[in-house]
Amino acid sequence: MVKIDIIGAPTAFGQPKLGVSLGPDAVRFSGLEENLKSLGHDVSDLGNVYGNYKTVYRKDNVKDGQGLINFDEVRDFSEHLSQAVDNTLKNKRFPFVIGGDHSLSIGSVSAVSHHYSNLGVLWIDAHGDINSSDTSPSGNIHGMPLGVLLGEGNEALVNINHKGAKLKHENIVLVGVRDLDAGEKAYIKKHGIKCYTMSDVARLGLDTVITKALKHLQECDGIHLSLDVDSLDPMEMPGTGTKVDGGIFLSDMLLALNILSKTEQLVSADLVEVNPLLDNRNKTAVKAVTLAEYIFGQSQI
Ligand code: B3U
Ligand code: MN
Ligand code: MN
Repeated sequence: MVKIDIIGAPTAFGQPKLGVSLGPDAVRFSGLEENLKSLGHDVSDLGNVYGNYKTVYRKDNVKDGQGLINFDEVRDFSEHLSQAVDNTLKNKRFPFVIGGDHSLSIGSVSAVSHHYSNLGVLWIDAHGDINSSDTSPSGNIHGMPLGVLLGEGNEALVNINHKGAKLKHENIVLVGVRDLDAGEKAYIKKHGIKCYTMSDVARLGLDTVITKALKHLQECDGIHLSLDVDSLDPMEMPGTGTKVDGGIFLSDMLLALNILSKTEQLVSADLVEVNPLLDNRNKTAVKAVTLAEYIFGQSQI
């Protein structure tokens, strides 16, 4: 039995498409709390986190001097989310953060890293999200959370929750990647970051990839899962902002999550980038609930 706090993180400030701020409610309406309860967990939905701004999205998406879009809003939201995640961990509960765009992981992982000094991160995503204010081609902060957590780029973002880098390069594993920018490729190579691309997944199978990833993180005192729904194939998950063909199929993902759910090291998770306005009859949110069930131990028999 896991003591789970569901934390809605409806931020859309990290990218330009409207609708991702509705993700947490679409996932709730698809039965998240009830289904996790029926697996025997102690589940509490803490509702949504909001920052100091009146909205969780901007239609104009303004760049600051460093080229960062909606920087003040992302920084403010990240601080608020990190406080919520910190409280959950202080109460010895599992923070399960539902997004919202992937910039939310700046807040969530910053808080988790305060409790686990050798934190590992399993980042399942079509993208690397390892840009910084120096390398990003778009200025969208949802393409930068891993860069920020590694201490790169804008200092105010790096210092969210507590000062300095939150993760070690050797404690990160990327899985499902198939759309990297040139700067991201160079950074991954330079720092020897473990990265299983979609070609690796095709060659080895996702179950083997996850087993290898867990082996790589075996010395970590905790593992955070950051699961971007765009890691799945767009035929499975149409309701997300930056679709990339050639992704993971749901059946393979469920098997991988089943393996992951058996590790005692898993201490926190994010499920991000569900955008109901781009979806087909809420299919993506419904499948996101299935993903959540498997993270917390659901199996097919
Ligand atoms: N790497 C690109 C595109 C991107 C990153 N994350 C998503 N899209 N979802 C960027 O803007 O940094
Ligand atoms: Mn992402
Ligand atoms: Mn992505």
